[in-house]
Amino acid sequence: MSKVALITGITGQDGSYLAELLLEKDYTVHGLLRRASSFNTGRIEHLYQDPHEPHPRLRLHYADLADGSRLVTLLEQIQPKEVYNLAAQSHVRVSFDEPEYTGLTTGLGSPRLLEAIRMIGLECRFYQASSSEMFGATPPPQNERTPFWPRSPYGASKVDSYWMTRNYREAYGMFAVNGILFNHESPRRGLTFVTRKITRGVAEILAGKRDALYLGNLDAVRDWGYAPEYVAGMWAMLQHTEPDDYVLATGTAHTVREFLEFSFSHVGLDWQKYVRFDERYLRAAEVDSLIGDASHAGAVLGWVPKVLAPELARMMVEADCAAV
Ligand code: NDP
Ligand code: GDR
Repeated sequence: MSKVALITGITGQDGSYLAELLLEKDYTVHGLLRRASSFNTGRIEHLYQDPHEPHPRLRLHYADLADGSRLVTLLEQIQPKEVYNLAAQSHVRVSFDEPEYTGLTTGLGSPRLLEAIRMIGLECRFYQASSSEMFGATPPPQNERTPFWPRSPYGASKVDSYWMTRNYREAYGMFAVNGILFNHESPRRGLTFVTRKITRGVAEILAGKRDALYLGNLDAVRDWGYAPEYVAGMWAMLQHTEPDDYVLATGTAHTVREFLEFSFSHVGLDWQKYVRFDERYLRAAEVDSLIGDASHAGAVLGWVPKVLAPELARMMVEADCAAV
């Protein structure tokens, strides 16, 4: 009998890599799919299995984190042993425009799931996609003991989910863990996050499809890692004997300006000739510097990241050049 997992956010960057990993490990993987007027399954198309086949190991179900009763029904029907809660309105800048919706999904999605698990008495392990954005204005290096100081509705909502997850662990003895992940990227990263916006911009400039790239704050410092390595860390957290919270990060730091340099120079272009400032990409409050200390995950889970920002930029530029 293969293990059964449920992934919320399976159509996102991390969800698609995690689904791949779990299928390789012989799991049956269930994922939540949001109903949309156009297809939103591009990142998992290569994993798709016809539901008419005898025993498909990837199954998708229409649901939304805002719909608690649907979550109860699905959990009861699927009976997963592992639940990965990756779904969220995950864009920090957008969360300033849509604070209430961000709270409803990014903030309240996890208590809805946790309460559904408790209500039906499901024995399962639960992963919450917590974020380095919770540290916000607290200076680096940040680890599991660093106080939170969120600087956006997104960050504040993730703090809510973090504490809910810990509370269900402490109050009800649930195997519920927070992975506090620093920025992680890949060729599947959403096109409006800064790394992918840059690498897609490089490819389009090189192909003569555009002549400028508009960005906001270039001074922000981020600790960028490679998404497939981070989803392997999520899985490792749920395999450990004890539930705990873990930071995943590379411990290396670069500015957005440096990421521009890595990306443009890879194809022999000077970024300063193409990048323009647009204040619409500034945030009402910025997170200046996030640099993680993942020594706890290293010591307990043996998790060590290999891909660092310069290589990540090259990999993403090459993928975007091939796609464009
Ligand atoms: P993405 O934005 O790529 O994916 C988000 C996923 O959530 C998509 O599948 C999206 O569906 C789904 N979703 C959004 N709203 C809802 C909803 N109301 N109901 C059901 N599903 C919904 O994010 P990532 O893959 O990059 O990140 C995964 C998780 O990890 C997120 O929670 C994010 O906040 C968190 N995180 C990410 C980090 C990173 O650097 N990538 C770092 C730290 C935390 P659809 O495809 O239909 O839009
Ligand atoms: P972040 O990622 O906010 O760290 O959240 P993002 O790539 O959006 O921004 C990183 C930094 O780049 C600056 N920036 C711009 N950002 C965007 N998106 N677009 C621009 O044009 C631009 N110009 C400069 C930003 O101001 C910021 O400082 C990501 C998300 O994946 C979250 O879900 C996750 O929790 C955190 O990473 C860890």
